[in-house]
Amino acid sequence: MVKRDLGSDALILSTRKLGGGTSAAKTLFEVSAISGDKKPRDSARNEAPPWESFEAVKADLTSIKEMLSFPVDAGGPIRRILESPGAVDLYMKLVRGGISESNARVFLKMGGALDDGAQRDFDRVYEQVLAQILKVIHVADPFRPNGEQVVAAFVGPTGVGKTTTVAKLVAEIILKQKRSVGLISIDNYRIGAVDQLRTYAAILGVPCFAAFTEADLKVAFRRLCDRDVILIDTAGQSHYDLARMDELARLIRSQGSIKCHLLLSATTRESELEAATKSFNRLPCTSTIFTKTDETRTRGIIINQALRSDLPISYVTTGQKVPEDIVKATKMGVLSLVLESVHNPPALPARTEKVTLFPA
Ligand SMILES: Nc1nc2c(ncn2[C@@H]2O[C@H](COP(=O)(O)OP(=O)(O)OP(=O)(O)O)[C@@H](O)[C@H]2O)c(=O)[nH]1
Ligand SMILES: [Mg+2]
Repeated sequence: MVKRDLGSDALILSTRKLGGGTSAAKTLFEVSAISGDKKPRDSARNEAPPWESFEAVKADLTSIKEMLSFPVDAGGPIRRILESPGAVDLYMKLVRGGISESNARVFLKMGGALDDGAQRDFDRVYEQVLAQILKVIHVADPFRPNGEQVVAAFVGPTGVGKTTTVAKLVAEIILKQKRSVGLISIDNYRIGAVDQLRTYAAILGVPCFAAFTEADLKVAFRRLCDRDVILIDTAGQSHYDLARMDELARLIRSQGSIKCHLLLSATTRESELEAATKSFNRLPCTSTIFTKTDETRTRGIIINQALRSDLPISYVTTGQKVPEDIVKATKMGVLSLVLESVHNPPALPARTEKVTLFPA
């Protein structure tokens, strides 16, 4: 019936049994649906005012909310957002770009998007909202020369790009900063892990040692004492394997000078990022590096993470190519990376569920 009335692309937003008779045929159902293409279907609607697009945006928002099991706070900010086409549009963009709904609401509120009259100058409001987002982005440069040897260990979940990032950084530190680098691998979990780092070390012409115990690590440090920077590649860790995490923490803490950098893939689900952040807190982490930002259009999670964790962002990696696909984090750089997804968010998944109006 929905398809007959609204066309074959119609989207069913909700179905609700209203009760009724005892037989299925007499039971009443309420079905909320919108036309899939949202094109006007009759001449009267063809003449609809520009407001029509606001209705379409509202419908999209409803669909996103439903997709995310969004709890509607009827009297709160959501109601204020829904009253303003500009606010709906911006809210929807932020959420689809990966910024969580609650964070998006706060940014809109702080940026004045919910104030009376905000709609009159929404370009200014948009800038104010961006300024609020910019405020929560903190960056750090762990390799700024300060006259002391820098020792950095790269930690994080499996496969996020630790070894590749170490190789990219070696090239950056040697070529751009003209400083000497030494490498240590403490990855004794994966066959070939040390060889992967050794291959990069050979190509880049830097010494590389494997160290699996505190004693090995001491020896490696002695041999690399003349290097400006020591980069340590570690084995990927499941953030749920706390025993292994503590083992790594002991090894790292055995050398007081090691500072950890937590690598997180921008493609990771929000809940897992949250869990990883908590677990990797056991290590002396001083910055976050976001990897695989090229593989996602929901980079707003970087902002959610910035609000969740005190760690500044030091680098962002943007692809598989060594050494070029890495950029030093700057506040504006991170913001524009996030805005790329805010303005080109992923397409909404096609809805495939079938609704049986009269179940047997
Ligand atoms: N698209 C994309 N791929 C990346 C990026 N960084 C690393 N990769 C790829 O991710 C894969 C895993 O990279 P590794 O450097 O081996 O990851 P790892 O964290 O060292 O993995 P483990 O040591 O097994 O935990 C490789 O195919 C890399 O090329 C990035 O920024 N973008
Ligand atoms: Mg590795």
